[in-house]
Amino acid sequence: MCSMFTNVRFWKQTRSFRARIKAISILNSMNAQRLLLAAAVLAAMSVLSHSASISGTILYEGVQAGPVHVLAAQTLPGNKALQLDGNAFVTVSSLTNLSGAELTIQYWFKGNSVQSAVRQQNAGYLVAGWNKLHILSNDGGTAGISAGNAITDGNWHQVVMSWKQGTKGGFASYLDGKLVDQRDSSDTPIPDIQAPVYFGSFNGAGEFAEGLLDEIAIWRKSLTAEEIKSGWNKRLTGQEAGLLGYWSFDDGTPNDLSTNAYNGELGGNAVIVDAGVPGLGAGLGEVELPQPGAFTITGLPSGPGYSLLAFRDSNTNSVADAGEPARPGRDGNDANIARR
Ligand SMILES: [Ca+2]
Ligand SMILES: [Ca+2]
Repeated sequence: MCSMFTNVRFWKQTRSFRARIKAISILNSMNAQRLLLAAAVLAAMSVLSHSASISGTILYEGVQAGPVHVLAAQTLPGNKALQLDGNAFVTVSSLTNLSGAELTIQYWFKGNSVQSAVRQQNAGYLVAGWNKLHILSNDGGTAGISAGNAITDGNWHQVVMSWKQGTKGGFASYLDGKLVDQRDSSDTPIPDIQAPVYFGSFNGAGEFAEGLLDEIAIWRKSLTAEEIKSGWNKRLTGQEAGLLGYWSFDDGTPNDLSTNAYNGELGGNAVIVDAGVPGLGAGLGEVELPQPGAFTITGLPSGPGYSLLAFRDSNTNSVADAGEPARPGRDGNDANIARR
């Protein structure tokens, strides 16, 4: 039985330099008696000329313990992403050699099957996002490291696999800027696999991903934890040092926006669609409360399009996991939130 917050409604009015969000809880009469997590958010967003804050209160009536995380994310218009229906992929025919002592692969994903998110395979292989793992044929094979349990919860997540040869903690995985798995890396470099890179498929033939992929970047270097923590929700320009390729799909194509021009080609039922990604290139803030109660998230860029997420971090790993009470729920359906 999933714990859940009660229904929350948001109203928003914007008046030049002043905006206001109010939210109130509405107890669902059917669930009121066994409600485990109740959110009563009375939030006021005061917008100054450059920054804003959102505050409110989280209430909880359940049995699970642990800190409460509250996240505010802004969704900006105009973003496009790659849509994969289970029989779709992108082929990057010109990018066949990722070999070397360092590699980072990152992307945003929303969906429930992350098979072959970014994959290259021939005699050797590397897959960033395979059965919720990152796997490298030169380092542990299919044992891999975790890509994060929440990766397939139906919400947007930023995913990073970072690898550096023969290094303590050199094989690392991040979800939404936070380290989720790490171990010492092998002393065998990434091989020259001599096969195209695919997004969403094993060589265009199987093990398809299902969901939305966006903001894919491949680096010929190992991004550090600090770089990932500070930059995970920023947009790239394509000009960054060490960048091998960058596919944002925002121009409606699978073209590489880096100087290398490793342009992709849509395959199967792949299409590029409009997709709002909370936090991508936009305002984002988080607070951790030792227990339910009042919160304030400060330092947010002013503007419209903010939504709130709260979860009780029962296992204290700072990420939302299955079974942890959350509001809104994790099926991607936020129909309980009405905005106007
Ligand atoms: Ca995009
Ligand atoms: Ca957790």
